[in-house]
Amino acid sequence: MRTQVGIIGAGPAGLLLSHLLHLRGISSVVLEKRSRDHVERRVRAGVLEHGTVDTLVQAGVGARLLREGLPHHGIELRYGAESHRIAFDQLLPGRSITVYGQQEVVKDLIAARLAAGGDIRFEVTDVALHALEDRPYLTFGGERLDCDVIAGCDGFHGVSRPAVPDGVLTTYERAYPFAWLGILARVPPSAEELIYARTDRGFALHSMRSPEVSRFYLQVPPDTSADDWPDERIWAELKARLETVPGFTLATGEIFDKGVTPMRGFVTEPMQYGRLYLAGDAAHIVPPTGAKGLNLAVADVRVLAEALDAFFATGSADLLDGYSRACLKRVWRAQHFSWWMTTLLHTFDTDDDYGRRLQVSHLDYVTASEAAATTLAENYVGLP
Ligand code: FAS
Ligand code: PHB
Repeated sequence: MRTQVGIIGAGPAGLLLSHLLHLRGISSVVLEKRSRDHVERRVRAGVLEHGTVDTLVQAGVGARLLREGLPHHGIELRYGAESHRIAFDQLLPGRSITVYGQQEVVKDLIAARLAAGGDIRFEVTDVALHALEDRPYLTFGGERLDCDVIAGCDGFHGVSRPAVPDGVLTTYERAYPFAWLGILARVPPSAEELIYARTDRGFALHSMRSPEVSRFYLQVPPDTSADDWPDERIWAELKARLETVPGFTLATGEIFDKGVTPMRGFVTEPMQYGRLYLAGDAAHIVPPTGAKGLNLAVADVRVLAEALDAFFATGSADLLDGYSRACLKRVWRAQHFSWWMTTLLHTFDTDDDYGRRLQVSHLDYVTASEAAATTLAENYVGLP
């Protein structure tokens, strides 16, 4: 088989890239190791930056997102016995976020690709990359796919990054001393907007997926298993961390999804080698506190699709050669913002009283100063 771009991974990065290439008349084949059902049901991110929504709508895959997505114009920071709104609509008129589950984005992209006759191979086995320096090809399940370019969109645990010869890539990593326990519950959100709560017991996040479904996260020890957390314990801890201000009561209900996400920062430089280009989690990971992971994947793919368009249209590899440089500035900005939000809101060494006072002072400043709040807002809704 032959195609112009061999794409490994049918997550947001791989699917959006395949769609953007299709819009430009560039052929691709997507190879995905999991089933379609698994990929479409996998619960992950939930917040789309302004720019991500624009990209999906302009690419013609944003109709359901505009219908069902929840536009949000602010978030709450909750600490001590206070809750403070960071008002995007006042600080950055016209810029907002949209709450829409990553699995919904994936469903919309798969539907669009298949409706356009796109070639997505689910449940493929043993994907391997070959001849990255000149005439690359992929093998999988006894088959061979010759391509001009390979896009590694196979996430943090994929095979693309490891296919690059030793000594070529430099990786930067930061592990955090905690993880997030995430749940989905069939219960209406207890507030209109997201609540990021800092408490001495640990961080908690109140989010949502729809008027009927809430999404929560709890900071837990790094080696936590979801089995350690029966529903009663989850609700008790969420109440302890969120019901800290007068008049707020957390609605509880049936928990139907539970999972633990490790917290790490990770960047690979460069994000390319020969004819292989890495995009999304295959190249970088951020702690989810800043809601950047999915949005960074979309940003990488925007750059890569433009570069591939120029390459196939004119033969010029200039944009492809500059792909990493064009992406890494935004990647590191998102790394820093995610680190900043994580250190601002999570409980580290419990007997570090000095550190705790620094955190509260920092929160006091961010919630009192328009300049500081604007810094948070412009990074959160997404920089141009
Ligand atoms: P993905 O990991 O989504 O997709 C990679 C795809 O490649 C997968 O479908 C995988 O099955 C496939 N693949 C892997 N190896 C393969 C192989 N050898 N052959 C073929 N296919 C292969 N971000 C947020 O902003 N907020 C959150 O709350 C949040 N929560 C998260 C929770 C979890 C458990 C995880 C793992 C991530 C979370 N993220 C969150 C980050 C997440 O949203 C990613 O940033 C986003 O999925 C990135 O998309 P992709 O780069 O497409 O990678
Ligand atoms: C989510 O709703 O999944 C979500 C929201 C905000 C974050 C992380 C995850 O920072």
